[in-house]
Amino acid sequence: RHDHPWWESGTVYQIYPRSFQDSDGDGVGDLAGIERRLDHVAALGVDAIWLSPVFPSPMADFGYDVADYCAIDALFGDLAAFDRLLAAVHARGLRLLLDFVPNHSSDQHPWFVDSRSGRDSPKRDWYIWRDPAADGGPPNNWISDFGGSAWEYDPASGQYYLHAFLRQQPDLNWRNPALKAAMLDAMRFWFDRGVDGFRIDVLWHIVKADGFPDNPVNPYWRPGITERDRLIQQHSTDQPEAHAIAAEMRALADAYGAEGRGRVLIGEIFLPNDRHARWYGTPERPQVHLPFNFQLIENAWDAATLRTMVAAYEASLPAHGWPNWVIGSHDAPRIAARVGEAQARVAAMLLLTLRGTPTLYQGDELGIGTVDIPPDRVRDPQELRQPGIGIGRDRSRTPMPWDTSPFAGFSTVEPWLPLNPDWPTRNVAAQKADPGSMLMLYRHLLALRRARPALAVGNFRLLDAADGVLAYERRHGGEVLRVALNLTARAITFDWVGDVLASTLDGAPEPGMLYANEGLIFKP
Ligand code: TEU
Repeated sequence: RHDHPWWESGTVYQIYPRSFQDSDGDGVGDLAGIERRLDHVAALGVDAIWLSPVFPSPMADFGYDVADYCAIDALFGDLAAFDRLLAAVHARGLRLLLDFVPNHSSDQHPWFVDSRSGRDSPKRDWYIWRDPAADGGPPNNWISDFGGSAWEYDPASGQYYLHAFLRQQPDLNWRNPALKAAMLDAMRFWFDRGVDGFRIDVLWHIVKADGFPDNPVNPYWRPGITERDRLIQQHSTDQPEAHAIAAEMRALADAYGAEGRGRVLIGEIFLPNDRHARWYGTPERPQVHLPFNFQLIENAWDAATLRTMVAAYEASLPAHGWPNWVIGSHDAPRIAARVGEAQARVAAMLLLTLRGTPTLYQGDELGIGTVDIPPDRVRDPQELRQPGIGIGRDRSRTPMPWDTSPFAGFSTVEPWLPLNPDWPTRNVAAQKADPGSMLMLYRHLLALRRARPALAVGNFRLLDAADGVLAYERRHGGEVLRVALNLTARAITFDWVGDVLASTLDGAPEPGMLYANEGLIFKP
């Protein structure tokens, strides 16, 4: 009924492996645990799983510090467990995307151990080493995303190395051909095993401007904003050479079959629309399939702002560029914590009815809200370095509550992070049994997307609506569907009539108006 590839018509579900399901009683999730819970993912009705990193790692940044790109951390299992999981995912008709972390490795990666061993190391140039500035200080003013200088001094060699994130995450030098070849080989390793693609961590960071000039000062910065935002990351991100590498990654992925199975690349990119859109590349030389679009997370939650944002984003896309949307991740505040539980249902409807590939984050399908992490249980290195200034990422990384058994069925011991406090009532089993639950709303919306090409791949057109309402039309072939979302907690007059296919509320919809926090999908 349409000829869009799966990564355009389908939906992605992010699993944070530490927090999905523990199978071996250590309080941390693992691959066998994920395999055991695949029924939940399949029943939800998504098409692909994106798994945050499961590679060997000292876990300074919980897997985003990779010590071996071609293996599995013992905490999560081993390659055999991975192959079993992949087979089980495929057996359910789902796809599996891994998280590729190309900007930096762990400082415990043998490459970096070698590189750090001295200026003559054959791997010296696989990382970014520079002499001190004239005053002995760091080579330039660049700031780590997690605060402090992005340069770490190495007394043994008298040089600094660059780390855009933690000092345990030294930046790799993609200008070195041998490093680049080794990294592309790592991608091949997983493609050969059958993975369906990658989410590529901070892809826009992987090449730095030649000469390492100082970054300009951000005139809008003030205390209380994360320290990294004191500077504009002009010279440390979005370099033309990084786009060229993205095109090489894409060629590599396409060599595994652009049609049919279609291996997909999702690039984590934070940029304004015009520069963001360039990461699609050109039809002749494409880059990533989907440059991750974080604007539903970044913008204020009101109809006027979202309307302007959606229009600008749609208008910025190149003809061959497919949109995508996300409202939660392991880095962002929980959507229900941000907008409230009732409005989170509206957010779910928005995410699943805009034009473009949605990514859902584990736990959001249960409406998990605020989780306060006691000080002695904080684990997020960003929070530990700049307390209270970031989002406190632990709050979005708490374990999945499955049922009312001890530790919510996640583990047999106290989990690595606390559960959501309302887990005895807010868990998968409870919501499966409650037709009005968030989980059942997600299932219904995902089923509708499958049944209705207008929602999955149809054209998109904004409709006029009163203040507080976001309304749009989706059209495919002869099918026309409309979506009307009340982004406020008050009733609003809205001139609609038709057959309702989905509602965020329990009661009967009232033509001509929208109740507080009411979202509707209807056939006009
Ligand atoms: O995040 C990239 C990134 O830009 C983060 O600094 C993000 O802005 C921040 O976490 C929001 O509070 C990716 C991963 O998703 C993140 O988990 C890693 O810590 C980071 O890269 C380093 O690999």
